[in-house]
Amino acid sequence: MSVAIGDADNDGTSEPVVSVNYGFMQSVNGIMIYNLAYTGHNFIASDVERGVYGGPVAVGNADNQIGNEIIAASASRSSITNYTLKMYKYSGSWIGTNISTVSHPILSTAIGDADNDGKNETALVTYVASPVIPENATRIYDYNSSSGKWIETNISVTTCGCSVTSVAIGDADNQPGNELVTASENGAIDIYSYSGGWTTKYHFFTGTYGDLFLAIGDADNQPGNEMIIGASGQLFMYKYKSGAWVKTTIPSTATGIFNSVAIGDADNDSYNEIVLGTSNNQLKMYDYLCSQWKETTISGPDRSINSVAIGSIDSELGNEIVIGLNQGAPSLDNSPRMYKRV
Ligand SMILES: [Ca+2]
Ligand SMILES: [Ca+2]
Ligand SMILES: [Ca+2]
Ligand SMILES: [Ca+2]
Repeated sequence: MSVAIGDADNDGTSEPVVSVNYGFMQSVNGIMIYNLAYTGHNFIASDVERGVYGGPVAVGNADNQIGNEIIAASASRSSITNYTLKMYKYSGSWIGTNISTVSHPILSTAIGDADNDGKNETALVTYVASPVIPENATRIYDYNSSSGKWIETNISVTTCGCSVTSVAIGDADNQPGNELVTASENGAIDIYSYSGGWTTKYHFFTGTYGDLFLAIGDADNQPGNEMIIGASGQLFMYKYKSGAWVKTTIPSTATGIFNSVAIGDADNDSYNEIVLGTSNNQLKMYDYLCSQWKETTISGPDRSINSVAIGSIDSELGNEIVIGLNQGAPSLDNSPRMYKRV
């Protein structure tokens, strides 16, 4: 289950948007993408699109027209060799339009002004079977409002036979402008910037293999942004200082695959934290205090955590943490879980 928070339906409050994948063996409902709205003390699930296998979701102004949209990757139940990236716009009902169809599962998506033209783009990264012929794994889409078409640009070709597992857009290096950052299974971090064309600004290896999960933001409440990377049993931070990337390991007692990382003010003390979800059912928070990282255990749900988001989703002040869980049997409560510091 993938989770994003934003005002997806443009009603003035933010909601969690969730994509659900019950798996191929389940006949019940296949996959759904939900929009949950907070009314009173209940979250009401409503369908954005039912009957598809849901992948990563994002919320933002994807097309640079009025209002926000949902971007979601999915596969159809009839043809699981076609993976689509769609935009869903709400106007009384959800209208989905196709952005792109690719031949491999989409592992991560992000919305942001990657090329610094004042308008947003949507990026995706895909699974690559190994071994493989070199293929485009990182792509970006720009909506052209006059033609009504999405312009696709291929940013990177993988030659390692490994997947690019995570993508983020933001000011990673605290130098002018945003960058597009990807993390790959072979431990590579690639940072791309646009100046008339896409070029690799930085390329380095974390020294860790496997799925990497990436977030950009002010994680330590010291000047500037950082990149936070979750891996197998490891959490680390990269900060660009004096022309070099400095790696810091954030001490963690968590185990398993660090499936998701988010940066934000999770506990509403006006400072940011890192929130981590793991494959071993752990939800932890990391706070940089007095030059040390402090770990707090928030919860231990009954299943693997697949996705974490921080934002304000109820009518009360302050942020909440929303997590998406690995799907259990349809008889289990598969709804996302919300945590609020009280
Ligand atoms: Ca742009
Ligand atoms: Ca920058
Ligand atoms: Ca910082
Ligand atoms: Ca905080």
